[in-house]
Amino acid sequence: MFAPHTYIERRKKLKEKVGTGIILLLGNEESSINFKDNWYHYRQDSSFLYYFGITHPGLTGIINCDSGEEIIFGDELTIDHIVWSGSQPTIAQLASKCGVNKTLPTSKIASSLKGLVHYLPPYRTKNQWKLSEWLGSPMNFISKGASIELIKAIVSMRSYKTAEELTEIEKAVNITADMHLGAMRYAKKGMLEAEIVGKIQQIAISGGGNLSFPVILSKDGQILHNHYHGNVLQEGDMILCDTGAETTMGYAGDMTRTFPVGHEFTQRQKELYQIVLDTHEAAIAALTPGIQYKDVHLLAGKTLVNGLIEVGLMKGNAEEAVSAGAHTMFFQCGLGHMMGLDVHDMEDLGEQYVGYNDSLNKSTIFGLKSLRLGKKLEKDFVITVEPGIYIIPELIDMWKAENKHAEFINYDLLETYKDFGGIRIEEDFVITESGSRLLGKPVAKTINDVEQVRAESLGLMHE
Ligand SMILES: [Mn+2]
Repeated sequence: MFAPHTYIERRKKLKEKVGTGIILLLGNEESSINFKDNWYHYRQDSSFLYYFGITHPGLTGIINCDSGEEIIFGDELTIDHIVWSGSQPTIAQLASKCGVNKTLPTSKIASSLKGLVHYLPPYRTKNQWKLSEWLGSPMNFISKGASIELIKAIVSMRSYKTAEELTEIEKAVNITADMHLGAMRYAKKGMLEAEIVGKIQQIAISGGGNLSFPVILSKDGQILHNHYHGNVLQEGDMILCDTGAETTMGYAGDMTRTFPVGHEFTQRQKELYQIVLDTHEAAIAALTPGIQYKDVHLLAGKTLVNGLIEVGLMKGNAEEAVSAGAHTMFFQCGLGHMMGLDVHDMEDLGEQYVGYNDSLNKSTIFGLKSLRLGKKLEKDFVITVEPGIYIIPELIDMWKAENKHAEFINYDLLETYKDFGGIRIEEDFVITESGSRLLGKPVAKTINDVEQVRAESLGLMHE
């Protein structure tokens, strides 16, 4: 946890921004898996963490913009809890750590919510149910009643990372880097993908925190969020690994590397890997305050198409291909997203409010609709840059049958790539006054460096 004044200052600023009414921030509770006392990995709500910093389950905070009063609601543990879980600080002791000096039992919440109440859209049914009870509104009205003023105020604060936050994020990214190097050194042919996932999780937990999201690791890297880990790795396969750590305070890292199961990429893999790497570097070079991230995404698309034209998978003019959307045969998702207390920062508040604004709406067309961040970059934003090439056989079949973008896509050659898989390279950056800075220590990324790590781990000399 940061020092109390960080949280006091954040709440003061939030009160000023929202202006009037009561701000209600719900913490999370334990959540059962298959019977009541067998719980999922517990995670506190990120906005609650941002304004109160307390990771304990079962707490609720209110901030009264008019009277200035701040209260944390929660129930003290009984001896029955203590027998099983050990003693815990009192609610008042927890509250004092973030500079709140009034606490009340949970039963007092409903009567404390008089007049205008600002709350965030709940992403857990339990919190939706609580809001419904406390506010006397039907369940199906709760999401619609979320406060746009509160969402906008929180986005306008959490988007700009302070020095102490950057230190935490960098800690998370450094553990993330270790997870990637660990995976890259550990993988061998004949292994189950799950064995590498286990190695990654071990490094994340040894770092003191946990994963910032379930590990994406597969030889079928074309499946964007692949959580199936049952394949046996063969020579000639590539492994796409997208994983990140979060610190005990909840700050996230998020990186992707793609590497060969053998000690070298095949010729085809090398060619497409280099295109993704060139695209990654072109996007990074464009990062600067004031540029629309949507334009960086489109620039990445153009770089990607130019590379694909060179290997013969695409044809025509790159600019026209991207305007037409032909590049989404290979790059179906967005270039990146905000990162902070959530790996997709503040996504629960709504992508339109986080990645876009009143003058830029999120697109609904294939490809761009998956771009989570489109608006102008600003100093102190933390973002990911993660271009990729994904060869999706079902998409090839569908578009080919429609003759879609046939002026830009060489379907005859593409047919021979159907078992190729996918490549993604992802790193995390903070936007600075004049450009950007890579967060965390560098991890092998060029073809040579990746092959070097693989060759060393397989006990081979590398020329
Ligand atoms: Mn990411």
